[in-house]
Amino acid sequence: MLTSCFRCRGLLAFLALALAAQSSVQAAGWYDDFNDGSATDGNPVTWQSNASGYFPNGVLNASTGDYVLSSPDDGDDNSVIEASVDMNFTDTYVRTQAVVMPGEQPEQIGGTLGVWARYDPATVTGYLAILSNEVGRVELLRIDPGVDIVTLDELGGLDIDTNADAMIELNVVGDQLSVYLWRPEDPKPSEPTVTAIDSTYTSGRAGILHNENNENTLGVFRFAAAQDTPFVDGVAGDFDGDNYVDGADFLDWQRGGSPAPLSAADLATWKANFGAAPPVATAIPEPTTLAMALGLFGLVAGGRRRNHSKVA
Ligand SMILES: [Ca+2]
Ligand SMILES: [Ca+2]
Ligand SMILES: [Ca+2]
Ligand SMILES: [Ca+2]
Repeated sequence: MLTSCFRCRGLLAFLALALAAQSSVQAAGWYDDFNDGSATDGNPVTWQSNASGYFPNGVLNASTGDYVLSSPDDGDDNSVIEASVDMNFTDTYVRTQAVVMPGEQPEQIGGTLGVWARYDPATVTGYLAILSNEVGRVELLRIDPGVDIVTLDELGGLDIDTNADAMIELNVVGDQLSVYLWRPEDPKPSEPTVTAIDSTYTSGRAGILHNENNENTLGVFRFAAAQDTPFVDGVAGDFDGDNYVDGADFLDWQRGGSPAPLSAADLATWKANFGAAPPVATAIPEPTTLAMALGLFGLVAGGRRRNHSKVA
């Protein structure tokens, strides 16, 4: 299952690149579901934890197929662990699905999940959208030099928090900032939860963040994506809402997570759309990824030739 999934990804990445090469305007971006167990292998991107050197060194581990950000038992029960990808965006659409898992002790609960946009590790500046489990609070922050935190907008009392999987999306388009929050089983809301207008920072990285409330809580990121064009939703068979139809959606179907739980119709929809991705060119592969895409394309083509010769 995973092997064929990655072949499809490679083929799609190759086709996306070929299409993008013909276009004068190239969409740029990346998507990482961490399902290959590594976040530092350059496939599809290489994550850098604490590129600024400002935050404490956390433990970042993708071996479970999710990117788990945690702090060692360091005596600081409010540690911030973060990671970003070294690709700069001007207009930025960044999205993650994540949850905070408790530590081993009863009091080790709670914490904040966040996404960065226009983040500059050299100056530790940029925009940050964070969701916490404290009365379901979302904050849209600007981080200024000296890690001076400016609240651009905030809202509490939400019926969504970090105690269950949440979708968090921060869009920074020109000087318009908006944050969308929703549960993965629900559609993306039509209106943002908080918004602001700000033009202090014009470009930078996208990334993710976990701020523990108590020692040893875990920020578990299922996937993260960033691009310079809007996300396109509503891909048929994409039950987990990450815009790709892959093995993770089959697992969702098995768990009853599709619109008509465990139905043959939903399974057929998944099969028919397997390998589908958003219609924009979502990923410009880095050189290593491109090489892999070409290699995988060769594998797929080779497999097809073998199949053909069998038929003949
Ligand atoms: Ca990887
Ligand atoms: Ca800590
Ligand atoms: Ca994952
Ligand atoms: Ca999906």
